[in-house]
Order: sequence, then C-alpha cells, then structure tokens
Amino acid sequence: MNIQTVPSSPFDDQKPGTSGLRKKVSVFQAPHYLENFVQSIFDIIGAVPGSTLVLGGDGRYYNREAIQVILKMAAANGFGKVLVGRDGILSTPAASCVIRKYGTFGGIILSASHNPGGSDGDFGIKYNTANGGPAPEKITEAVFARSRALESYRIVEAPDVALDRIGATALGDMAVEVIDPVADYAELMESLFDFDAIRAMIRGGFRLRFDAMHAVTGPYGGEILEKRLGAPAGTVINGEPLPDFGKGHPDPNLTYAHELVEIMNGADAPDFGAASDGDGDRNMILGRRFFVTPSDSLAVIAANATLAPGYAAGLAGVARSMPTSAAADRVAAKLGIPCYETPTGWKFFGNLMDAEKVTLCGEESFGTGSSHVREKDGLWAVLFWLNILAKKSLSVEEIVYRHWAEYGRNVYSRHDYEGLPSDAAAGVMAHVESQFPALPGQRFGGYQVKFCDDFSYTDPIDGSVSTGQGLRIGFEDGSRIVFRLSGTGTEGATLRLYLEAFEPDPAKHHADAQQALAGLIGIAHDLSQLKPRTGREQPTVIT
Ligand code: VG1
Ligand code: CO
Repeated sequence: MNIQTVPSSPFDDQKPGTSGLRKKVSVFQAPHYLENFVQSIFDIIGAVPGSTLVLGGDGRYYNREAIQVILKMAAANGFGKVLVGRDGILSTPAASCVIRKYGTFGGIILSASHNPGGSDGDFGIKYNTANGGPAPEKITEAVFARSRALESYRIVEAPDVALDRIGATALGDMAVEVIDPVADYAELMESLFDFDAIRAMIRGGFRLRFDAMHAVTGPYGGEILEKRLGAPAGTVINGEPLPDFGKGHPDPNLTYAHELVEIMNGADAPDFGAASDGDGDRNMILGRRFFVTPSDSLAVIAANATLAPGYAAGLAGVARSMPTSAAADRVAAKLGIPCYETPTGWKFFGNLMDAEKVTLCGEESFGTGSSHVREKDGLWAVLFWLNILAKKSLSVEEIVYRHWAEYGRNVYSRHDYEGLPSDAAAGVMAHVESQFPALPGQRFGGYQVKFCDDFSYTDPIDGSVSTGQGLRIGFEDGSRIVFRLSGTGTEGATLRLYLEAFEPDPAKHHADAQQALAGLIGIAHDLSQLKPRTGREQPTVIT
C-alpha cells in the first residue's frame, strides 16, 4: 500500500457549527481543505487500527469526489473497513442507523443539510461517534484545534473505488464494502411502526404526498411509502436525487417546499403531505390546508406515542431544544415523565438518549426523532404520523385541534433574517443583551417580563457546559421571545427570532399564528431595533 504523507498548512476557519463544518463548495475544493479537516478528525478520534467507519452523504455536488478522498485517507490512517452507501449515498438518519446496527467506530456524513447545493452551493462534513450521533462539542472543539496546527495528511495513492455495486473491494489493506443505503433503514422503520395498519389505511383510499425535494430521501420514500406501504406511484414527488437539488432549496418549510404546499392547499388536496430536507433528517407535516408546526408535531407524537408498536411501552422522557415551544413540556407533565431543554443542535440529545433518560427529541427547526437512532429523522416522523392517523381515523387537523383543546395551544413562529452583515447581526444581539439588567418586572402591553438570560446548559450526564446559546426573554404568562444567531449558514449571519405565546382558550385556537403573535413581534422589534440596525423590513423566511 502506497501511503503518501502530503505536506499541508493549517486553515484557521475549520470550526464546526451547529451541525458539522459547512462552507461553499469552492472552499472545500481548495487544495488540501477537505483533506486537512478529515485528517484532523482522524487525529482526534483515536480509532484503533482495523476499526470500521461508515461513510455516505446526501448526494450533493462534490459528494462523489469527497467520498473517494476520504476512502483513500481512511485506508492510509489504518481503518480496516469502510461501509459506504451505494454511489456514496446515505441519509443522515440512515448513516446513524448503520453505525449502530454494525457497531462501527463511527461515521463521516457529507452534507450541508437544507443549504442549497450545486457547484456554487454549500458542502459540509461531520463526524458521528459510535452511538450513531453527532460528535459532542468536546470532540468538535478538539478537531478545530487540531486543524489549526495540522502540517500534513496521509492518503494512499490508488485508483478510485467503484461505488455503483453492492459488495466488497480492497483499497490497499482496507476493505470497502458498498451497502444498500435504504435496506437497513427500511427494516428499522418496519420494526417500529404498524405497517399493516398504514397499508390498510392507504388501501382504504387515504391519499398522501411526500416531497423529497430532489434530495436524498427520494429512494427512501420510494422504497418505504410506495413499495412497502403500497402507496401509488407518484406519491413521492421530486424523488430523483440531484447534485443541485434541481436548483431548489431543500428545506422543508412553507417557503421552500412550495410545490407541496400548493398541492395541499389545492382543490383536490390529499389527506396528508410531508417533505424532507437535503440529508433526510428534517420533516414538515401538512394536513389538507393545514400546517403542523414542528413543536406541535413533537407534542402530538409524544401524546400518541404508544399507538406505534415500537413505543408501546411508553416514553422514558422527552427533550426539546431551547427555542422549541413548550407544547411537549405539557404532554410530558401529563404523562408524568421528564422533559429536558437543551441548546440547539442534535448533538445535545445524544447523552440523554444514551443514558435512557429520553425516548423522543425535537427541535422547532423541523427536526423530530427518537432513540431508534441518534439523529433527527424525517421519514421516521412521517411514518409516526401515518401510524397515528391510521389508528385514530381522524384528519391531521382534527388531531391537532383536539390536542390543543386538551393541552392548550403554544402559538409559535420563527422569523429568520438571512444573509445579514455579521456586525449588524452581532449589534442586534448586543443591544438586546445590554437591556437585560433593567428588563425583569417591566411591562409591555399585556406582557410582563419574568426573566431574561443568555441560555447556557449543563449536560446532566457528563457535566459539560455550553454557554451563549441564545437570548431569552420570558414573560409571566409563559410567552417567550428568543434571539439567536444561526450556526449553519455560510454567508454573513442569520438571525433567528423565535416567538411563543400560550393560548389556553379553545375558542381562540383557530387564530392565525402571526396575528396571535403580533403583540410579541412588536415587543421584539422595539427591544432589538432589528429593522433600523439591519435595514430589513421583513424576515427572509417565516415558519
Ligand atoms: C439549524 C437549526 C437547528 C438544527 C441545525 C441542523 O441550526 O436551527 O435546530 O439542529 O440547523 O439541522 P442553526 O444554528 O442554523 O439555527 V440540519 O437538518 O442542517 O442537520
Ligand atoms: Co438536515
């Protein structure tokens, strides 16, 4: 085996964000950029020689090239075997599933998730540990530190490995095993949900649409929804994965999944609509002319979890990211189980799931999942909803209204201001925080400030502390305003404004969220001076 040690020099910007390292494709294409980061990962994780690694990505532009580089570097760094998805494809939850099922040392996932793809789009890479979950901060920080000192990397000189057929080949002393990217995942889904009940519902005339947004879930949706569950061909739309996602923005929300939204708002709308993102870990759930917020979706799943065979024994607990609404907290309280509040990003749920403190986790950013893997899981959420619908024989809308009638409604919205100049965004945050000492007790219309802080989290399992996780302003009635800067963007800064108001009165549950939140939105703008400071009159995206 011809191992080359290639001299390189460190980059200073390889700091992983909320979910791995994300940069423009052109940045990753710069000489040694990808190699340096991969070598930094290998140097930090300390895999014993002969270990097995999982490798795959969401199929975006540069996926194929990067897979070949990483295979050759894995061989040069002493790995014994790499399990790689056919054509280099693995959705994020499928990669997590494969790491766990085969007990591998860890895995590398190539994805910038919902960020646009193509040659002028984004690329990303992250490392997942043996539990199948995103590496915790102590690893990502060590990788970053290593990348700032790295002076060479190791790679074997060898021709590219063919990845289009299932089976094993050799790359130097290492085995490359090409696996079906869908099979293990589909089998896991079948073990969790009542496929017979869902099949019967579909046979009985229930109609659904799943928008794969030309991203990774097309083949997964095709196999599970159309083949195994018998939904008619055409149920999965935009099902062909494309390196540029068909020039779309594979982010399943009301703005970017507009084709599905139009179908679900149309005259002959199906009963159920769903979409997933670039790497298959997000989901959006729609009824006929009805949008389920991700926070409500988590709460509904928690309240109805025992209807799914895989969750029949009940939930150990639930966890949600800080900006996610407290709808799940209300369900947890009623069930008598704990509810944890973590910083944004799936990596903070891993310890809680490993310690069996929680079964379900969710984020307001269209992420829902459970301890079946250690990532959020888009199709899993879709199947959970289908399982609930099949058992309850109610529409999506009816399920949500009945849920609100029982628990009250946590009216919720997120306003994103994308691509802001970084200093303007930082200025808004600093301005908000500067008012914190004087805010508690102050009244704004009907709202009185109860507390405000910069959210920090102490992991209850390993005691690690994460600070600077978002500015919270909490009101006496449970309403909240949160300001947070995104950690996944690659251009300027994205400021997220999260708004939540609790409405116990069922007579008011039909209100439009933006109208119901208008008072809070006004307070948020008065406090932050967001418009004059950024020059933006409107958010880029409202969810
Ligand atoms: C966003 C979401 C966060 C999510 C992360 C990764 O992060 O807010 O909840 O975990 O994306 O999701 P940020 O820092 O931009 O707010 V994905 O689907 O990109 O893996
Ligand atoms: Co994603």
